Amino acid sequence: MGQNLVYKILAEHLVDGTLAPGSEIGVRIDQCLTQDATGTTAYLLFESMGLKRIRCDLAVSYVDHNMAQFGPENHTDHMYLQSIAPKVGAYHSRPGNGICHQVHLERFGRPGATLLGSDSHTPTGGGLGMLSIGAGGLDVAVAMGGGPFYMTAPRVIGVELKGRLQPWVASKDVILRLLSILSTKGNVGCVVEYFGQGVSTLNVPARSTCTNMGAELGVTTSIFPSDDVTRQYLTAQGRGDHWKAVASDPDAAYDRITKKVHAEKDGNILANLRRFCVNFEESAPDGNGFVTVGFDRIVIDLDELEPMIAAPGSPDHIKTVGEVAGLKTDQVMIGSCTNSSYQDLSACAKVLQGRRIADHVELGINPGSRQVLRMISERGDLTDFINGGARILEVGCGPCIGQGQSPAEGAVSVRTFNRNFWGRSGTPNDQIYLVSPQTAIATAIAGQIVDPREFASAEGVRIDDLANPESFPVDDGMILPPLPEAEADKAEVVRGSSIVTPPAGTVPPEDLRARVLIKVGDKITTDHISPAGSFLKYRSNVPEYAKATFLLLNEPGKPKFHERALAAKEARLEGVVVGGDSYGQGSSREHAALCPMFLGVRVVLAKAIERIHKANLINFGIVPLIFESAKDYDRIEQEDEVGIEGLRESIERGDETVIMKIPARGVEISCRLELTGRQRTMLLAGGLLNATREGKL
Ligand code: MIC
Ligand code: SF4
Repeated sequence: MGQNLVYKILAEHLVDGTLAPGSEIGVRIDQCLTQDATGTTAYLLFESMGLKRIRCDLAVSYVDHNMAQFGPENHTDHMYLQSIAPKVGAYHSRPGNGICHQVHLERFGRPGATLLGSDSHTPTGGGLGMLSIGAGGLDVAVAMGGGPFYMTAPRVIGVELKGRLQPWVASKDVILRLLSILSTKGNVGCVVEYFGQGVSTLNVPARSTCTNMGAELGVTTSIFPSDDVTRQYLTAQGRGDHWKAVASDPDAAYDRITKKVHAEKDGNILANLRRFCVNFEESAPDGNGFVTVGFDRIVIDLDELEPMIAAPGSPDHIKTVGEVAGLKTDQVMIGSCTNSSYQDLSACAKVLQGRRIADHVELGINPGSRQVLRMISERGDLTDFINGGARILEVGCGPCIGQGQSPAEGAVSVRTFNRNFWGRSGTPNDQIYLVSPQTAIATAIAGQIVDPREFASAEGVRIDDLANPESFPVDDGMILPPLPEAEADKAEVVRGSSIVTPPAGTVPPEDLRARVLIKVGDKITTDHISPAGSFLKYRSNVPEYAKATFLLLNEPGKPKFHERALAAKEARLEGVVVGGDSYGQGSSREHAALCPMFLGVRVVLAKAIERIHKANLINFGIVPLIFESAKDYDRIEQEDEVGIEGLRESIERGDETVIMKIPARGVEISCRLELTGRQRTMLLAGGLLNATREGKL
């Protein structure tokens, strides 16, 4: 049986462990990327580890998130990054040059290589055939220093694409369809590999839209093969010499995937699993209503795909656009690392040509890179946007991360982005729908959600001219190269007063004595734990940023999370966070571990914890625990005082369970300690930073 592409790349990069699904492996990282919202911490940690020069092939520091610059903090961070990155041997992409993932695709990504980025959408690079993984800043700092990245050898989900997309249906609809099958839950430890005849019909930006938003599935990454389409893209970027063909063997095997879904609550998901999976099997529901499903691969027929939409609250609230058509829309935002390529924007401009957006709609255009902005400017698309009534926003993440354009309360906002977690836009209870660029622009003109196919036939619109550019304008003038070592020694690091060295973790207590500081439900994202938007400017100042922890979940008139945490500290109690399913999904921000750690949280006990967040918790000395029985979730409450006898010894001894006691009510809860040996070493040292400094790993 042949090898799939994921395992081929992993085999070439394996430095530790055995390559078998589920086992821990150490992988050599060729390229690293950071962005400013996570990068300042990553570089501060790189410095804290005493590292002087990067040792991977290439590292790039991007500035794209914190661009609003209200107050001096953001500019202070930018100046720090611009001084430290070239000094340690990294490239530095200056503000205005573009969103890290878009620019990395254009200028640096290489088929067959490994990329580790301190941003959860790093898998965008999978569109080039690169194994691209998102991680916390500390893991990226270690990889920049030449250390391997430790991960679980994945199960590979094969997704076969057949046919060709029909006009007005886009690759965004492919990933939205996949979210309707796999959902955001239960895919931890998997990688998606696309294959099949339909792959060659998608250009590189279209493939990258799928791998980018694959992050929302909760998989480690997603990847396409590198073929002639990839060669054409890299050649057009003046990087034909970076191309190489990478693909799975013709008789490659994908893993048989099994997962649990709730027969009633996840009824739509179950129906789609039945419809799109090959060799599908399902068990009878267990006592809690869950069925176990199994399948060999997923098949998506591009010919039959319709425009799809994610309804508010979660990227897996999927419907067809037809199902919500007619909903009055107040705002449309086009951009983000999912859909801000030249091909995406020019398709929208061509639809807008000679038309104007509806009077009650505001339309924002957020180009993904300076290259894209230059192309839409040189080729006339920008004029179409301006004439059509669009607001041209700065190149960068912008509204995707709540940096402006927050919609009015109750307003319907239709966006081409990848996330619509409640409140992420900066508006509590926002109504954010996620769609393709084609659906977005048709909606902006129609003033209501509309299936772009119907819009096109009613308006007589055609998009004929969407061939891939033969060449992209290349100008790397806004990317500062690494300083040669001789000059680097003398280069000064600019460190403004708002930059505070991140705190390190502490060793776990012999016996835990703690208070439950908060109990939250399912699908709590890192945006709920450490909000972005206007708080992004505190990323390099943990004591200040920590005050916003769980901000969206604070109840009016009651003490805030950080106040409750301080009260527990005063009572000499550590903190416990109790979570439901998929706790910590979403972004890679390690602040969602760093800030709780700073506030005294020692344990997160949940029904399931997402991959990057779990790694971040351990990196900062917080013990992740999983309810042995999900029913026990109902037996523990906020404010409960809890204890675990011999916690440290259990971690040391390799115990797989510990008992959490709630003495006041005589309750005992069995909790799983799902840790590898390396993770135990880290926890015992008080986190990765201490373990590295003390040479324990
Ligand atoms: C996001 O999309 O949530 C972010 C902002 O890009 C994050 C990184 C961060 O929080 O800085 C991500 O996806 O990792
Ligand atoms: Fe930026 Fe949004 Fe992409 Fe995150 S998802 S990197 S905030 S554009």
